Amino acid sequence: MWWLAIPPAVAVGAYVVKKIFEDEEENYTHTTVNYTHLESNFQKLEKILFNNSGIKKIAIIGQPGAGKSAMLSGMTDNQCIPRPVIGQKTDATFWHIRPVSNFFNSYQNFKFVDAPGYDTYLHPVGSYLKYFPFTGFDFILLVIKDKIHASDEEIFSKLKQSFGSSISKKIAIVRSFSDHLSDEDKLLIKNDFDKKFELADKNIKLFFLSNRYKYGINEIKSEIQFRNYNKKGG
Ligand SMILES: Nc1nc2c(ncn2[C@@H]2O[C@H](COP(=O)(O)OP(=O)(O)OP(=O)(O)O)[C@@H](O)[C@H]2O)c(=O)[nH]1
Ligand SMILES: [Mg+2]
Repeated sequence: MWWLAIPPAVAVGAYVVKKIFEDEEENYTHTTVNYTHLESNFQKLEKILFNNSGIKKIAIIGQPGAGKSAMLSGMTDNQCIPRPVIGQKTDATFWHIRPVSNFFNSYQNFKFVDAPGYDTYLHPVGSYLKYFPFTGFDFILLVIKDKIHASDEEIFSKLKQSFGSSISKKIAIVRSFSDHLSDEDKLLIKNDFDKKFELADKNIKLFFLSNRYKYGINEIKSEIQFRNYNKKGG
């Protein structure tokens, strides 16, 4: 009965303090986030991007198999280091397995990030929306293979939200697998892309690309090489 000797005010105070600590502990437990390896890698990449000014940082994003790595290879005359791996299933890459030691493919004064395709079991689009460091890049190429999927639209919404009115200076859209498109096909695709990505309204560039026939690769290369990266918001 030791507590009978403690004045009531002190006992109540001690209880209140104990309760606050317990509540905080409980809150802490509830708010602790367990990041996947993919999400931790995105956060690691973010830190590296923000600590590296003076180099042009370009992200290539899109669904698996959209032709991102093939485009990177074409844009850099297959001279970037390391060389991108083409034709390998995204989930065979290891961003979701362990910490990535090098995120970049370097070429001249560029650092490219050839991101693993989104919207797979191991690379869920939700992780990209929450943690991919979109704003850490000078420019983003969003590569779409054929049809626009819901996840492409979700990513686009995120880009709009991230860049606001500067979006035209920050992103371009690439329609890959444009191997045998007629002018009429291109017009139909352009109209569809315009509806989904507000190309005209937001002044966003669309490139038609065939990695197989190297069609359109020079235009994308020029866009990357000659754009004014110092422009405000650009
Ligand atoms: N015909 C044709 N094939 C292409 C084109 N682009 C890519 N491919 C082929 O499509 C496959 C996938 O290309 P990748 O460049 O590896 O695709 P990716 O977007 O990097 O895929 P992930 O890394 O898995 O996300 C490869 O076999 C390429 O040769 C294209 O424009 N036309
Ligand atoms: Mg790839």
